[in-house]
Amino acid sequence: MSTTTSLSKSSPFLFLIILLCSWHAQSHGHNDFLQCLSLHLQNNIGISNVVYTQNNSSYLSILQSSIKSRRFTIASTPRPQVIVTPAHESQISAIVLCAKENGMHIRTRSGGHDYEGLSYTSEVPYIVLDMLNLSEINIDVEQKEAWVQAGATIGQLYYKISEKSTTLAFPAGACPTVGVGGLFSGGGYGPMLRKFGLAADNIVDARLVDVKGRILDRKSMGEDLFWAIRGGGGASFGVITAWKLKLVSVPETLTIFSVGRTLEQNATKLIHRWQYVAPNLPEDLLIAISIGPTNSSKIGEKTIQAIFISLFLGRVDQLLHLLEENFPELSVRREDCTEVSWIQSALFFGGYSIGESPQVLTSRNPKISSALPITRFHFKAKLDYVQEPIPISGFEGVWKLLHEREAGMTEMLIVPYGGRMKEISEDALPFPHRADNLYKIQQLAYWDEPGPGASERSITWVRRLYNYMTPYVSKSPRAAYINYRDLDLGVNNAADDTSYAQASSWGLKYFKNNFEKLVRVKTMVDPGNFFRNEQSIPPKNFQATGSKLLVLNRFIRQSPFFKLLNLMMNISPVSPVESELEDSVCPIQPFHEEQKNSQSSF
Ligand SMILES: Cc1cc2nc3c(=O)[nH]c(=O)nc-3n(C[C@H](O)[C@H](O)[C@H](O)COP(=O)(O)OP(=O)(O)OC[C@H]3O[C@@H](n4cnc5c(N)ncnc54)[C@H](O)[C@@H]3O)c2cc1C
Ligand SMILES: *[C@@H]1O[C@H](CO)[C@@H](O)[C@H](O)[C@H]1NC(C)=O
Ligand SMILES: *[C@@H]1O[C@H](CO)[C@@H](O)[C@H](O)[C@H]1NC(C)=O
Ligand SMILES: *[C@@H]1O[C@H](CO)[C@@H](O)[C@H](O)[C@H]1NC(C)=O
Ligand SMILES: *[C@@H]1O[C@H](CO)[C@@H](O)[C@H](O)[C@H]1NC(C)=O
Ligand SMILES: CC(=O)N[C@H]1CO[C@H](CO)[C@@H](O)[C@@H]1O
Repeated sequence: MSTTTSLSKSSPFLFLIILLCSWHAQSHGHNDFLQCLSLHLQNNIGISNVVYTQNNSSYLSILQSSIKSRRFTIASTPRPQVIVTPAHESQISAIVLCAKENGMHIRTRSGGHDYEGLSYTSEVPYIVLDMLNLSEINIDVEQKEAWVQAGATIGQLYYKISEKSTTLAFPAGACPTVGVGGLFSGGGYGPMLRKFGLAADNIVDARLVDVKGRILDRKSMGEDLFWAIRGGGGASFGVITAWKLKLVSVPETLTIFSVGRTLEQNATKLIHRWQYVAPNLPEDLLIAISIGPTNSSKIGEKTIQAIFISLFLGRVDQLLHLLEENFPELSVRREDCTEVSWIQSALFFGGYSIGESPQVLTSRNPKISSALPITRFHFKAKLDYVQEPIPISGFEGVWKLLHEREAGMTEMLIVPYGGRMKEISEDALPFPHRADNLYKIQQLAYWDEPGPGASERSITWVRRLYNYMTPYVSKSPRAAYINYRDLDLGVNNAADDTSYAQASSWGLKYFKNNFEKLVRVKTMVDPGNFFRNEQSIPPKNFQATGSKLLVLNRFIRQSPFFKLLNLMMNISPVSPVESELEDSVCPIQPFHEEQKNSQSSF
């Protein structure tokens, strides 16, 4: 409160300074950031190895190497002023504090798979904090636990586990290049979700650098923040540096199959029937479906094909028995099935042949390309949850729309829930999509040609499909999954004055009733909203006070001129009106102390 008062008294004076000094702050923000970094990293590893400005010859290759959505590889995609690739956790404290001090936004990037590119794009001056060099993985076979740093990919994690044990595993995503930093903080599901739940359900500890530059673990961050980062998206709360995982036990031998059925082969009836079967199968068995247009055997004609893709945590005999009992219509034969190790199943779901060396899973940019279309084409995705079976007529309308696309250029990915997902309560973690759902259905448009024409056509088309689905999917809210980020659902105001009500438009879809608690945690740990992006959780202070003075203060605080102001008045550039002014101002101290402890967990 006292700051508000002092600002209001001195405001005419402030505007004078703003007018005089605006050019200065604007052009030097990132240089000052670099100066601050070099000051605070000099006794460490030094900044020369970890900082890339646009002048560095490898700037572009570092930036682009982790852009995993081809939609954002085009020249008009915004670029950061600086990329920092810390080599040690302790350096992140300095990066956070120097960025805050100099009014630079941070976009934290682990694997770079964000569907809307938010980990490396921004409309305001920003730095990319790229975690790619923090990718250590330590497996403790005895304790069935692992520490994995945020920059590791799930493929690297899977491979490391498989090196140590053939019966330990971790239930995360399918595509091996996805980063654990983003995936786990948004939930993270994969082929074992019916047995073990989400990746986030199997996290037991974490390390995070907060807005004050402190390195926290589960104990020091507290249970509320630890709850928030397991499904609420990491980007709103700080920089996650590592996760501690509870590994799960799997049999030596698993079974996979993939069978395609076209409309002529009763696909519609099978999909319709699947809705009653798949969510209620024993939790060792997952049967997902990928549906899309395909070239028919009749030349020049197209049809729709449903590919039923399955993982069974057991042997083929038992699987065939279960299928005979539950889903005989699918007519899966023994020769459709393959017995594999868990790591081979990871190759299969990653779009590789199971004969491939598992080492291909460790590459961030694999030389052998995955067969998954999402890794090969530009894409735009929408997500829905289905709570009541869709009637045959509903699917027939979908086929009409799918027929408008070329073969291979769209996909509906259907993943059954039930099993473990049904047992976990909606508020156990921020991810709320549990018992109420039969399955989820991802709608994807792919395109290959660059340029705005193709992308506009495809995005418009997938939005039409999404509109068509309205009567068949979850309502109030029409639920969504933060890891399948969709900016169509709404975005924060650039002016950082998004109200709770406004953010609810996507917040309730992603988090349902957990949104409110996420806002509470955000308000507690980052009331100044330093960690923010187009869909981050807003803190509540704007709404709570709502005074004109606060609006004025916010305007000034965000302006590029505020840094000078800060120097003259000794106010932090990004801290909120009512809290922690003293914490935000350089010189930086806390991380030097924390540094000593920070290595112990690895
Ligand atoms: C090809 C492909 C396959 C996918 N497969 C699956 C799947 O099988 N299952 C599934 O659940 N999802 C899947 N996804 C979605 C995926 O979970 C999300 O895109 C996820 O956010 C990616 O994490 P990342 O680290 O690779 O992404 P990034 O783009 O690096 O980050 C995503 C978001 O998390 C934030 N973030 C990243 N690292 C940190 C950190 N260390 N601390 C704080 N915030 C951080 C970023 O700022 C950004 O907001 C897939 C996506 C793609 C493109
Ligand atoms: C980037 O360039 C600067 C000077 O322009 C240099 O000091 C730094 O070492 C370079 N960074 C890397 C990672 O090569
Ligand atoms: C980048 O190069 C330009 C000239 O090419 C120079 O003016 C600028 O100072 C350089 N920036 C850094 C951070 O080295
Ligand atoms: C489709 O279903 C009908 C009866 O429901 C059955 O007679 C026919 O053999 C099926 N076709 C295929 C290709 O399985
Ligand atoms: C399908 O057929 C069309 C021509 O009819 C061809 O251009 C296209 O490449 C084919 N697509 C696939 C995925 O085979
Ligand atoms: C300092 C450091 O370890 N840098 C490495 C970061 O990762 C890139 C890509 O793997 C390497 O090229 C750097 O050497």
